[in-house]
Amino acid sequence: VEASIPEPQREAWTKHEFSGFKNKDDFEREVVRHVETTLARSIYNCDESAAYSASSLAFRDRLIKDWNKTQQRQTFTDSKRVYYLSLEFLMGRAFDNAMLNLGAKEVAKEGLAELGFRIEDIIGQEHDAALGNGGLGRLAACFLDSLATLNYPAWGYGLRYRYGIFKQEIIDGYQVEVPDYWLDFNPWEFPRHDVTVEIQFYGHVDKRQDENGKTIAKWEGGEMVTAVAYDVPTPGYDTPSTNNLRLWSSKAASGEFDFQKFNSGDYESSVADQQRAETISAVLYPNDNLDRGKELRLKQQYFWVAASLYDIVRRFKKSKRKWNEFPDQVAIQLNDTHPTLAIVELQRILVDVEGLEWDEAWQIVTSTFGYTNHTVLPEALEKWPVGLVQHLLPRHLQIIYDINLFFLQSVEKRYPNDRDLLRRVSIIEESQPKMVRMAYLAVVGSHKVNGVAELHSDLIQTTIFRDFVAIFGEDKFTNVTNGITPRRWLHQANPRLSELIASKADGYEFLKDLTLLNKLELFIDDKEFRKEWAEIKYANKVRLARYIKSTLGINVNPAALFDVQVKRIHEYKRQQLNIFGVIHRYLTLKAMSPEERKMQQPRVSIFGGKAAPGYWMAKQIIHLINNVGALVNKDPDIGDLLKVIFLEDYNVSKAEIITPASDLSEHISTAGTEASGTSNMKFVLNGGLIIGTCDGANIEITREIGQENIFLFGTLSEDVEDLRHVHTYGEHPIDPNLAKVFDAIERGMFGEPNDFKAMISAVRDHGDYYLVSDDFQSYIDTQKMVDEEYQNQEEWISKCIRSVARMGFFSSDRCINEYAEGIWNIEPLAV
Ligand code: Z16
Repeated sequence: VEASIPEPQREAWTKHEFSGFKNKDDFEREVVRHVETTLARSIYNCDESAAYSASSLAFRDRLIKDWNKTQQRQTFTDSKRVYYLSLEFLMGRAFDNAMLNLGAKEVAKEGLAELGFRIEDIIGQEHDAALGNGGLGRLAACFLDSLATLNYPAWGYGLRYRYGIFKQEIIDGYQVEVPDYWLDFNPWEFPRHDVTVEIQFYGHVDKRQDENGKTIAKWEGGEMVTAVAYDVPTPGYDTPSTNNLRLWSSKAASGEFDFQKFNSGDYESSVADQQRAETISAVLYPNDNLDRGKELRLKQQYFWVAASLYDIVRRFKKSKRKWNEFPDQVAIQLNDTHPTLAIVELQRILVDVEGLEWDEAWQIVTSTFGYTNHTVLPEALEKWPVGLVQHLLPRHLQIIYDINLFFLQSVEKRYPNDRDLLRRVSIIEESQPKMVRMAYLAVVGSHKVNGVAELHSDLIQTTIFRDFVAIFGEDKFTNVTNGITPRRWLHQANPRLSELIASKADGYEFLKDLTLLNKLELFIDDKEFRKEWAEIKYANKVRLARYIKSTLGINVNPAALFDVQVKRIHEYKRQQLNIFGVIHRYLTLKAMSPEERKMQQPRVSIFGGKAAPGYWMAKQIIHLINNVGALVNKDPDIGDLLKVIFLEDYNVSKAEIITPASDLSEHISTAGTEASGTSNMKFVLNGGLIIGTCDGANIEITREIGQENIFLFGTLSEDVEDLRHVHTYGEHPIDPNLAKVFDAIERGMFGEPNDFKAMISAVRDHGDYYLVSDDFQSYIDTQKMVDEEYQNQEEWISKCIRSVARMGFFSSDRCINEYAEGIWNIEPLAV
């Protein structure tokens, strides 16, 4: 049905077009209107929460206007779009970001002040949108910011989880998980109850011959669930371009079936159907870098992928183009293997529904998809039991088998009689039970495969995808080093530093072209500039110290060296190396005379991060950190020389407080295990130095800022394998300083020694897979160098400024431009 307004009536529409607020008065009027109408409140009951809601709605109204214009322009010009499929979008708060990206924060600040509120309090009302675990989800959020800022036609597709990543509480030193119900009031989404897709599960496949003898497969029966779209407008910085993040929510399909049940008195089972459907988008799986293979997770993946593809195909069909033009209009990026079923689903739509020949369809499919790999850790590589896929998605399993058959036939042709090669590259692992290897399926079904930092991209080409490089050629494999958005991670998180930089770099252009930071090099020796720089760092540390006092009741000295490690807790990230180092420091300080102690550099060791709920070792690490803090923080011999802090519930909005306050941050994963890391970039951009291993993006940070500006230590990735071999088959005495640390733990210095048995025996008895003992001495030596260098504040500050000046490369804008040109083949479209 034609839904657009006829020409003669359009004048009335344009005459009354809403254009949002333009100044402080307009803004105030909009806020009051929303308080009094949308929220049905008044001056007598407008608290900070209501003021937040109304202000956000005022901004949302403006965003949706820009959103509409952006979408209309994209449709009108029929531009190629990229669709970023990600099971995680770790967005954090939207209000501050919207104000800054729209250039209206000053207006809002003054307006809110006149209405009786402080803008910081209002910003603090917002609940984080925490639909992600860590790096992968936050990367997706940074990408959305850059895509809009650079005016690329792009949509994100994800799931609208009712519960995001759990909230972490620390009780008696242990992590306790609390559900994160965040949708109570969310002004940033538009429910689109008219945009729905019916999604099928289970059932069976019927194969028939048509009149020409061609086999037609029909997937029939099973269970239907409805996907409902919720749109989140994502604004670019200093541009009207506003892209869409479409999140799918599941609800029961409103078929006759349910009504019958309901009316026939089978009320309970009708309600059960509804709950089963709603369960699909109920909760984010809380694992970072781990595949747990749960059926509900596979259901989530298919539900989201099928709804998104239906939407994308529906949009393409409106253009009335021929199918072979699909890849000219559509690029789809797979954020890890989570959306790999999209490859199979598109093939199914083209062959089973649209009636294309297999080869023509496959050509379209492989030209459309790109796949980003984010890990080489074997426990993180997704595999699904063939039986489970068969049960849940019977037609998809057949298609996977056909994809694999044709692929293996082509390999066999080029490498005759190499049975072992066929076994190695088969999408089906011939194990008990048989498994579908999702990463292989993603490689075979995409035209480009990329890693997320140079070392990582080299590693995937020489390890997990080695055979595929031989088969498909090197050009299919590429690197796009990760980046971060300087809007959130500098301008928003550290407004004073951003302002100081702007005063030396001819304004705020650097926020759109981060390489302009290099203008700072001219001011490294400028006394006044350095003084202001140091003052800002100190103020950020005071702010964090206040936060620590208010949440934990602990006093930390802002003049001490703030040493920060905040990220998901994982053995490969080696928070255990850090806490063992802290214990070593404590033992060393205890052994000193009071005079000697006075010479030492005071430190605050700050930790934060969530452990996956079922990850016992990670929980043990959290427990040890807290117990060490409990002893050290009240030891009168130690005082300000060492404090150990575990910050509860690390998330995006807390990162915005923590990151600007660090002097030193730790990125100390075993070489070859951290694909990239992105918080390393955030810390350096905020004027902190790094202690780190030669891993992930640390290597490229070193290349950019210079090796004299980073504290590197530890085993190199090319030596890791040999060392592990020695651990397993040879002699490997434990590092003597680490042995003393273990001794202190086992004597009960930090509480019940049994509580930390697993951590110690992983190193001492089970092969020390993460090389904690091997790297211990070089870690503490390097920490000693840090102490010494920190004493020379002038030199330290120079290093910080010089590093910031050279961080331009790590903007997610650079990264998105590389994807756009090298993988998606899309162009900016200014509104
Ligand atoms: C994740 O956050 C990452 C990889 C992965 O396979 C799964 C999840 Cl949930 C991280 C990497 O560990 C990190 O090194 C990288 O910087 C980040 O993805 C973004 O690429």
